Amino acid sequence: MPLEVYINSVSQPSRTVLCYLKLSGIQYNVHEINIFAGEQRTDEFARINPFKSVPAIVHDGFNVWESGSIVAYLADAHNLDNQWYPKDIKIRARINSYIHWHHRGLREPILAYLRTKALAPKLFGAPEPTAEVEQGLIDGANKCLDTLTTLLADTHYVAKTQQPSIADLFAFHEISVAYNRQAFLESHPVVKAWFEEIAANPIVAEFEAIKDQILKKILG
Ligand SMILES: N[C@@H](CCC(=O)N[C@@H](CS)C(=O)NCC(=O)O)C(=O)O
Repeated sequence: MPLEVYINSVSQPSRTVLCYLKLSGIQYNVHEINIFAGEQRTDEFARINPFKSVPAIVHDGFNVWESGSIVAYLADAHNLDNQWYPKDIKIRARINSYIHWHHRGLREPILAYLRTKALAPKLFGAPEPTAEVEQGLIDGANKCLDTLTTLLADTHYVAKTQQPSIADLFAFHEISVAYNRQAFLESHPVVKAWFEEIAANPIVAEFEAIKDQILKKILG
């Protein structure tokens, strides 16, 4: 069954979906959507994802959007039961709990700092944030990394699983683009050790390298 995958290589949820596909051995055709040129905002793309964002997939003519939903759909459609999103209902519940929290709990504060401090000034000529605004953004990022430290306390993985799961990849990809990432990791040693372990996965590293190359070109 043909699987068309619409992503952008610098998009964090796109990289989570790409990693899941590759780690699970699923064949797919990739379509790079230039979100900086607005390719996601066309009427044609809205028929694939009504929210006009990446990632999205079309599987045998059926379209699915939202990264968490895409992973769940792919696991069911391919009858997969691997460590990344296992069938065990209790492990899945823990992973789903993390993913539901993730979008606002981790992605939003980390992205807010990156957007305000780097993306908006460099790409759209927005003014640099004031020191007070920046401190608020730093506090928000620190708070979510404190929560992550608590989550990691039991098993060393964010969904309290015994092995890394898709939840770790969701979290990893957001932190990998954090503005001033090294400073945040130094002040959160438990997160740093976990981050380095996930980064060492060769498939994660492959997509990271592509993202780093593109971001270097965009942000200098
Ligand atoms: N909650 C969505 C987030 C999707 C999202 O925000 N994608 C970004 C890239 S990381 C995007 O397409 N942005 C372009 C736009 O919103 O115009 C998911 O997890 O799939």
